[in-house]
Amino acid sequence: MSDNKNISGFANHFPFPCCTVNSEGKVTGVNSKISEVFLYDDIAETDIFILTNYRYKELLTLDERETPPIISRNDKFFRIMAAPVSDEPGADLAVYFIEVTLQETLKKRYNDEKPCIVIVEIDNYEELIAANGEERRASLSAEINQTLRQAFMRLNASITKVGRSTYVMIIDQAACDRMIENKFPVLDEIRKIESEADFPVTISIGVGIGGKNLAQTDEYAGIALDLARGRGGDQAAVKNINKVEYYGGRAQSVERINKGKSRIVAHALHRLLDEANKVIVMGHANPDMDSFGAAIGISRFAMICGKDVYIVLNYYNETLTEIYNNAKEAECYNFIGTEKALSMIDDETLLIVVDTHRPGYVEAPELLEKTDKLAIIDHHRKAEDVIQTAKLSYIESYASSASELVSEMLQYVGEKKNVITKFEAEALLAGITVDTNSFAVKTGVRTFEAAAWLRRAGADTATVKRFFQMNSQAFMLRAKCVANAKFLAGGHIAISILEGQHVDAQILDSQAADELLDVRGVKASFVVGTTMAGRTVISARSLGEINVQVIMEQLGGGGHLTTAGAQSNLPPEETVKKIEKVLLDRGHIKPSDIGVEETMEEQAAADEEFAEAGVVARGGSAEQLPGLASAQIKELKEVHDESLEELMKDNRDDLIGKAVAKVQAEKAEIERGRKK
Ligand SMILES: [Mn+2]
Repeated sequence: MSDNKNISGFANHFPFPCCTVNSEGKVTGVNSKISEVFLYDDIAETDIFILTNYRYKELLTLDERETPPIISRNDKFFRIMAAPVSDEPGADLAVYFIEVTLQETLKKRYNDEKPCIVIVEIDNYEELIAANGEERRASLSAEINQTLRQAFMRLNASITKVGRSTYVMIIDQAACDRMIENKFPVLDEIRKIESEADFPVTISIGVGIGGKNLAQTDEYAGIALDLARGRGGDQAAVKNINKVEYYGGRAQSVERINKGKSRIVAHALHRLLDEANKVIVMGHANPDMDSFGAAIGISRFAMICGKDVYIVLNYYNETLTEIYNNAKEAECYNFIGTEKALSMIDDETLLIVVDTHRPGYVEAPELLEKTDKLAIIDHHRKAEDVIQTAKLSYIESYASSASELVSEMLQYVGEKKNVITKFEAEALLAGITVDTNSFAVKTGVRTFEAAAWLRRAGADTATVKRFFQMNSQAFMLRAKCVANAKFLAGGHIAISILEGQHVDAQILDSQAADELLDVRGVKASFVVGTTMAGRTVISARSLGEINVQVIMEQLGGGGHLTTAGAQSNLPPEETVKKIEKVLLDRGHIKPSDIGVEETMEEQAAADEEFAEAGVVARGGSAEQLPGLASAQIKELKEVHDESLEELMKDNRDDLIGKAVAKVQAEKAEIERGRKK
């Protein structure tokens, strides 16, 4: 302290640390208590910004800040206050450090110890148990129970098992934050449990945090669980007052064994129809084959119940031309515009929404407010903005398509054998075909059963194929888009841009994305196009390993694990960059894939991660071998050792010399990987 210029006068004897700072931000004087804040002997002449992270100018306006300026030094917390020593412009500032350690510690402790409620539900418990033999059943539920308990005991949770497949846990905020930060490792632990079922063991987790009281926190947890389940399970949803966030979600939704629900829904819809004076059906705006087919199917359902039905359709794109003309020729469907629908709807009208459940997505959102007789039939994972007023809502994310659900329901209505016409069967089959990418994705046993029923009802697959024919110009554009695709992450991810603007950009995008999945090795594809209105539209497709829903959600869109989309105002090239950024953040691609240099830190972190997994270090000739078991590493090392000795024996020429050097380098690499 000897060299410190002490503040003159009474300030030197203030009972709290204090210093003066000139307009250049340099410390000009300190009082004797300053060593409580700063350990260094001499802070005179030091820049106040370096000491506190606040500049002279910022110190002048500290009062205007929303949160008080608090710094942590010396294991203590200080609130900074500042005031000029005189009224002259550019006068020195006196900076005071008021200790608030106790207050801050209590605040942190209060926050850390706030209770959070976590509800865990085993997905498809009935199906899971039924799929396992007598012997495995008991041990399986015990194993799940133990895994769950251990995972949550590590977080010091209070654990209560409710019913056969549900757990309610209470944990404190700090533990909850840790779990969120680690992205719910319990999801993976559970998925590792082996069972005899042909689907993985998974759980859904709903987390409620920060409610006004425990009741509200509990309510948040319930909502979060519903969302996690509704999105297909195998994931966690975290809800606080402001938002819901999702983690995980890798497994495909599991199909329910029985069609009981379709039967129940068919009966419920029948009852609603009986009460209605007429029926209006609508799908999503810019309808696709599934939306159209489901609307046609549900119209038949209403007709069987003896009702007048109208289908709202303002615009249809190129791809629906053929199927629409066929529908027109049949002369039994009433297509009307929004205006007409508005003029005829009243509170006795039943409004049926198919292939979407989000109010903003329907063909005519205005209609939603006109009646409270409302039914929804959809297969998309539940979004937060569900149409709230529905009397009947059949949202099943396991189903391939709305057309599949409608096909099932049609089997439970009416007496006659042939309840639907050939064209209706074809329209529904076309809907299933488009949403399953010709029975390649999201296709369950029930999808084939629905298709078989439709075939029996007269659906001609050649006619369905004809519905999908397109004009040559669009075909060429799509082919070009596919040809221009670039492949990232060793060919696992394909990205392409559809050239120019096109009326059916969205459709062409999705078709091109579907086609890119035909390329060997491709796990996910993204195609970006531009509509006539100049809007950028993205289609994302996946074979299931990569969750494109969460990727599209990051871009403000949504969809399914395997089929998702988004829109944006950015130009296509920028949009591609944004997609790449999300892929990078989620670890699907490496910086080098998109020509971004990895920082030293990131590389070190990545290396550490690999080493932790018991894997050879990166770089050099050693390949990245994620998931390599330590036994395998040992074996690899032994092979190397042997070949090294052998090579040493007859080290005759340069060629062998080089080979030896290579093997040695590899060996060293392995050693290094093991030591880490
Ligand atoms: Mn659909």
